[in-house]
Formats: sequence, C-alpha cells, structure tokens
Amino acid sequence: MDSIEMPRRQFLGQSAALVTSAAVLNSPLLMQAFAAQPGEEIIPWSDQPPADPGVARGVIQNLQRWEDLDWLTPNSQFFNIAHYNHPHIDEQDWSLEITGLVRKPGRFRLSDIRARPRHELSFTLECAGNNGRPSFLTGIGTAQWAGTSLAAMLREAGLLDTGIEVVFVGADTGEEQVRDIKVPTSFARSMGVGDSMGPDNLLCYEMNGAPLPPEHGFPLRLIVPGWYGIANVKWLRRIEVRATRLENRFMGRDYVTIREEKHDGRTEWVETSVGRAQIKSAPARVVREGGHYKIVGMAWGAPIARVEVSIDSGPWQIATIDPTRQEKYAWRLWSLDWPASAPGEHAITVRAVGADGSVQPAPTDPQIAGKHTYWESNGQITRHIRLS
Ligand SMILES: Nc1nc2c(c(=O)[nH]1)N[C@H]1C(S)=C(S)[C@@H](COP(=O)(O)O)O[C@H]1N2
Ligand SMILES: [Mo]
Repeated sequence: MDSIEMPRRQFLGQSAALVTSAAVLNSPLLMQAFAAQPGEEIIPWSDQPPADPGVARGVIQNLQRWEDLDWLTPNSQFFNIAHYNHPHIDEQDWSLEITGLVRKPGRFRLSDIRARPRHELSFTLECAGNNGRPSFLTGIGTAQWAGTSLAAMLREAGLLDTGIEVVFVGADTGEEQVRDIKVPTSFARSMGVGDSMGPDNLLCYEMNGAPLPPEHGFPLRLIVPGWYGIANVKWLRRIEVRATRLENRFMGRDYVTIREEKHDGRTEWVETSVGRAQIKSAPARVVREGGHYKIVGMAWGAPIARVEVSIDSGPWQIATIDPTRQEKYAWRLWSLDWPASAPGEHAITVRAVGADGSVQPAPTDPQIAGKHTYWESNGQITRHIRLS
C-alpha cells in the first residue's frame, strides 16, 4: 500500500459536507500543484547540508533532503532521534505502569491498550533543534499516528489533587553528570496536569498504519500534537503523577532556550524549557516542468493563514496553500509559480502568517536574534539555488 494516499482517503471519509467540497478540491489538477510529480525535475538546493550530522552522529538518524519530503512521511523516510540507547522491546516482556498520585494505579499490556477506543491524527513532529545548526535542516516529518486517549486513562486512574506533574518515562537509559554526581537515569519528560489532560494526546502504538517501528518507540510512545518532538516520549514504560516538578536533563538543562529579553528597558537573560511548537515554514523544493519553475514548501506549528515568499530579497509574494489537506496538527503544503526565474544563483526566503496574525520571525527579530541556544529556531529560512 502506498501510505501517501492514506490521509486523502481518510479525508474523503469524513462528513457529507466535507466530501462535497473535497470532491471539488481533490481534482487531479489541484493536487498536482503541490505533491511531487513523476514528470517534474527537482532542482537541488545549492546550500545542501552535509549528509553526516557531525556532533549529533549516532543521536540523529535517517535525515532526508527537503526535496524528498512530501505531505506524509513514510516510516522508512522518517528521521529519528535517540539520546540514549535504542531499546528493542519484546511485547511479551513489556507493560505500561500508571502510578504515583492516582487513586487506582495500574499496569497495562499492549493488548489492553489496543482494546481501548482508538483515535488517529496526522501530526507534524519537529525536533526543537531543527534549523538551530547549519547541518540540521530536516528534523521533521508528518505521520498518521494511532493510539488511545491519554486523558481518558489518566481520568480512569483518578488524579489526586496533590499531583501537579505527569512524568513520562522511557525504557532507554543513560548516565548524566550533575555537579559531582554521576546519575544513572532513564529518558523522561513531563507535562503539567492541565497539558497532560489535553484531549488529543495519544498513547500511540501505530505509525502510518504499521505497528510503531522500533526506532520510533515500539511498543508505545506518547504523541503530544502541537508540541516539539522532545515531548513525544518513545518506548514509554511508566507514567507517574508527582507533587514536584521534574528537572532532569531534558526538562531543565538540555532543551532549554536561553534568550535575552527586554523588561522595563533592562536586558534580562531568561531560560525556558522547550514547549509548544511555534509558527514556521520552509521551502522544500524548486521544480521545473517544461520551461516553467515552481517553488513548493510546507508551513506548520500554528493554524496558518498565509505563506509569503521573497526571492532575492524582493517583495513578499503570496503563495497558494493546498486546500485539500487541512488537518489540525499537520503541516500545510504551499506553492508559488516562479515565472521570472533567471539563470544564476538565487535566494528564496519564506515566512508563514498565523490565523491569529502572528508572523514567523525574521532572523533579526529580537525573538530570534536574542536567542543564544539552538532550540526553538523558528526564524525565517532562506535557501539558495542555482538555475542554469
Ligand atoms: N524515550 C525517548 N523518547 C524520545 C527521545 C529519546 O531520546 N528517548 N527523543 C525525543 C526527541 S528529541 C525527538 S525530536 C523525538 C523524535 O521522534 P522520532 O525519533 O520518532 O522521529 O522523539 C523524542 N522522544
Ligand atoms: Mo528533538
């Protein structure tokens, strides 16, 4: 089965009103404007990062070229990140524990979780470090994730009023140095009780119609749509409700954004834990069909109202957004015809504008310029290309 077709079929399966408009919107002509076509020639970017991720070697794997990404990312093309080891878990030996400040602690096998009501959603998962370094441009992908509701399981466990934090612990382990102590530790991230009870959070066992692949967290991972990748804990083995905050490496030391902010005319350096996804866009590829060029890309991180493209620092031009694939947590495809393309080197910059009027920041915006760490780098992206 070609997994690329899946969301479209699912989209067509929705309410009658949607099907009517989808029939019009899904016309072959319109789909052609955005998805990669067999007949078109892709012009590779001239500022291609090295295939080897350098310092992140062994942590980040399976990075793709933007040119090869499409609306849905097949499992074989999905990047993966593992900060510690890569656990290979046998379903028979595995269970999920829900424990801590709950009235009814419990242990669940994969079959128990699969027997619960199933939910599916498309979500664009982006590493918070994506674009923070010159060699890391494609730590992003969109999959159709399936699982059961986290909120429903927490509700059944019965949260006690004393609990403020829900900690999600993975089966992968490592060692950290904290001051003079060597700490043997498991990968873990946490969220406040309110965020954990978000109605769309999934305990996820399926990715693009297949059981979760080992490198993406088999048998179970957390999917927190609308948050950066780090919140989406893989190889989940324990959920624990606690009365104090987790301040481990992935909450309080690494994945911390350090930014200069102005308060009352004074500069203050502020350190915050990586959180929700932020508005962002990128050009994916320039294609030639006959003598005609077109720029195609994605926009994500917030509800998108508009995408604008500037070529060689020229005026912002409004791109056409693919009306057929509108899912709450997945990126939108957009395209712009480029009739005035001339031979030589060109710079292509994109910015997304949100439904709330927010604009993806320029590199000179204090939000980006005042940032001293590479996390949450949602500044406007410029790519370079040479046309012959
Ligand atoms: N248990 C565990 N979960 C994890 C990680 C990890 O190292 N261990 N890495 C996180 C990070 S930094 C990202 S960006 C996403 C990547 O998800 P993927 O590997 O499925 O693409 O997983 C997150 N979940
Ligand atoms: Mo990440």
